[in-house]
Amino acid sequence: MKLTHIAVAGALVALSFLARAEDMPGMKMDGMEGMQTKETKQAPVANANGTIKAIDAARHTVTISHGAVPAVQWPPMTMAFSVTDDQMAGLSVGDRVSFVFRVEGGSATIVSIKK
Ligand SMILES: [Cu+2]
Repeated sequence: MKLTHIAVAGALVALSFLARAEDMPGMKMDGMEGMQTKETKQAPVANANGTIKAIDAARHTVTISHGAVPAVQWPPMTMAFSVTDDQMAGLSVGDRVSFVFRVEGGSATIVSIKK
């Protein structure tokens, strides 16, 4: 437990250093390539199948009762996904859909969806 705290504190120090370094114009970042955020992980995508339970055009969400999604360790559940107008077009409550989504910051966004 203590080791974990030390590791977290170390990471925070490193982060705050990077944040400050970015505030300094002209600061040479040579040798820090390994610490750059190039590898910022794009949230992984996962596929699922489900049934549309609700569509909220104003909020751009589709509520889907979906099966288990092993890729993100989800059990079957009913939840809302963010969608674009284009993705929403042609979808109706009750449709069986298969879709690809991405989980980011605690919300799930549809990447593609088809009946
Ligand atoms: Cu879910």
